[in-house]
Formats: sequence, structure tokens, C-alpha cells
Amino acid sequence: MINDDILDRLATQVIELPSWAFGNSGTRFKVFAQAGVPRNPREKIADAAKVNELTGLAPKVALQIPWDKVDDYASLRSYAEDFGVELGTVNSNTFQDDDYKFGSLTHWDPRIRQKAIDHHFDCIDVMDATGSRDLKIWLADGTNYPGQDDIRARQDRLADSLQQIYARIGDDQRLVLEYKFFEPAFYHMDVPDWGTAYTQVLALGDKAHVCLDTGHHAPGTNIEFIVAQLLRLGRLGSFDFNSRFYADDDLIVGSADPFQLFRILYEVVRGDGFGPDSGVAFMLDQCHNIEKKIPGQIRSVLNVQEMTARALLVDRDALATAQAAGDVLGAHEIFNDAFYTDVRPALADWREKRGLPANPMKAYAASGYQEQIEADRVGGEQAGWGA
Ligand code: RM4
Ligand code: MN
Repeated sequence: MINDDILDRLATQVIELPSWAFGNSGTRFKVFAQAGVPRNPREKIADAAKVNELTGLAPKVALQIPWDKVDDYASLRSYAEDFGVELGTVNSNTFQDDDYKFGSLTHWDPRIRQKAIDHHFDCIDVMDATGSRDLKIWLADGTNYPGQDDIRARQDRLADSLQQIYARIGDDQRLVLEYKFFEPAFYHMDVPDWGTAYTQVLALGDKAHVCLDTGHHAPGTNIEFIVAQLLRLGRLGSFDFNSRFYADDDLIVGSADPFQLFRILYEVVRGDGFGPDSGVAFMLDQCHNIEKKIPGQIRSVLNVQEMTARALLVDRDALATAQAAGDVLGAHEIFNDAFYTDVRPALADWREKRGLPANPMKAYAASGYQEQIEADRVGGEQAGWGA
């Protein structure tokens, strides 16, 4: 059962919310607008702070530049702090400008490649003002047709571009490179897998790490193995948590396959990736296309906490004994016992002891916040995926 030691460890958990989770989003077929959606970065931060207020789990908000571009980042930072949250990872965006049709950091045209590098310099300036630690780079770069471009030369240009960006990263900052196996390019992606991301960051230095987005793998991939390996190599910088059934669906983390989330978090705990000193950022990268956004984020952070609690419950001594004895089914049962333990009542108690609502989903529904933002946020342009 959950003991005080586990509860204390859970109290150190920090989950970063993506600002874009609060904006309108959809598929390539349709973006459904929702009432009450933020119209600017401040309103996104206010919504993120609501999630933190009700769960105590999400004291950081990640930004996307240019979606969250403002004139004064220092004032955005103090605005966030007044709401009890910090500004987290700065995500660059080199995938929505016509110039980047054939690539950004990998582009053959020196002008466009420089433009993409300069965008990352701008992002580092933002980080200096916001106090953010991580610059996260996800590239849409790749090709659609065999022979379209020189795959090998693109890796070389990528390495050179990253080198230039890395040279600007401050002592207390990090560069985090995210991989994705396909989309928007379909023949090859320039950073398709953890091996490529690892190779590229290894060449940069200690302040460069890999970001693992759980949605960015082929079906059937053993993601927890990648987690174990990257932790072993000391290069797991962050997670982008979400769920997928088919591709990069960006659904609520832990919804499609809670057992997979448990297995991932077990490897995190096993590899000392959990805790305030681990250096692994737990970010969400999700969109809420048909459900309401704030409850969607509340459900998500609760799912992460529940599976973390279960991962912490694994009796690792007993597991090690069973493993060393070759007790295959005994070890498997010890592992699964933790997964099948219902931790929800203990976590409700944990919240109440900290002055948080026992049931944050119900508390949000009863809070009147949704009705308030729907009434207040009329006029102006709603934030959305791509704005
Ligand atoms: C990408 C990737 C990035 C995210 C963008 C919006 O697929 O997951 O992390 O910032 O989408
Ligand atoms: Mn991502």
C-alpha cells in the first residue's frame, strides 16, 4: 500500500502544461472552436494556473514561439508568478512559414537555414527573460520522395545548425531535441528516432538532451525500453506526454494504454529519472479537440500522478529477488500487483491533507470558472493551433 515515503516523493512531482493545450485545436479536417478559449498568452497562463490550483501538480507552463509571442517576456513572467506558476520550456517553431517548405535547420539554402538558426537565438533570448531552462527543438524537416534531397547532407547541416544554437545556450540552460518517426514528412524525417536524436545531442555537449514524445513512435514500439536506455546514457531530458491509438494523436496521457504509461514511469523511477534532482522534465504535449480543455488537462495530470504512484509502489526488493531466482512469473506478478493497485483513494487523501480538492474534476465543474471564462472571453481572436 501507499506509505508516507511514497506520498512524500509524489509531493515533488512537477508536470509542465503546454500553453497550446488551452487554445483551439483540431485535425487537418476541422478545428472546432470552443467558448471561453484564451485569446492571448496571459489567458492561457491563467487557465494553466487553474489546473495547478486544483491539483497541486502543474506549476509550470511551456511556451511556443511564435504562438506565445509578447512584447515583454519579463512582465509575462511576473504575471505567471502572480498566478503561482513559472514559465517552463520554450518550444521553437520552424514549421509554419512558407520558407520552411523544404526544411529549416537542414535546409540547403544558407539564407533559410540561417533564418531558422536565428529563430532559435530569439528563443534563447526569450528564455533569458522568462527564466526558462529548456529550449525544445522539434523539426518538421524531412522529405516526401526518395531522391528528393541528400539525406546524409541534411544530417551534416543539422549537426552544424545545432552546434551554432548550442553555442548560445547559457550555463543553466539546456537544448532538448525531440524526435518523431513520420509526419509531416512521409518518406524520411531528419530526426526520426531516439538514436538520431541521441547521436546529434551527444556531439553537442552535456547541456543537450533528448525529448521523448510518447506519441512519436510506430505502433508496438517498446517505449519503456527507450526510456531505460536514455536514462542509462544520461540523456533523457524531457517527456512530451500524450496518448495515441494510431499516429501522433495527442490525446490525453494514460487514456489509450494506462499500462504502457505505468511501464514507462516504472523505468523512470528505476532509472532515477523521478524527483527534483533528476533533470527529467515531465511535459504534456496534447490537444483537446472535442473535450473541454481545462478538465482535459486536469484529467491528464491526475493520470500521470496515478501511474507514478503505482510505479513507486513496485516492490523493487522483492522484484530483484524474484529476478535473480529466475522466477519469471513471480517477478511478473510483483510488477503487475503494483499496476493493479487502486491508488485513487490514497491520492484523494493526499490532496485533502494539502488543502486541495479530493476530486479536482468535480471541483472544477463546481467552481464556476468555465462559465466565467465563457462569459468573459467574448470578442477578440481566440488562440489556436497555429496562432
Ligand atoms: C509536434 C511536436 C512538438 C509540438 C508540436 C506542436 O508534433 O510534438 O513537440 O510542439 O507538434
Ligand atoms: Mn511533442
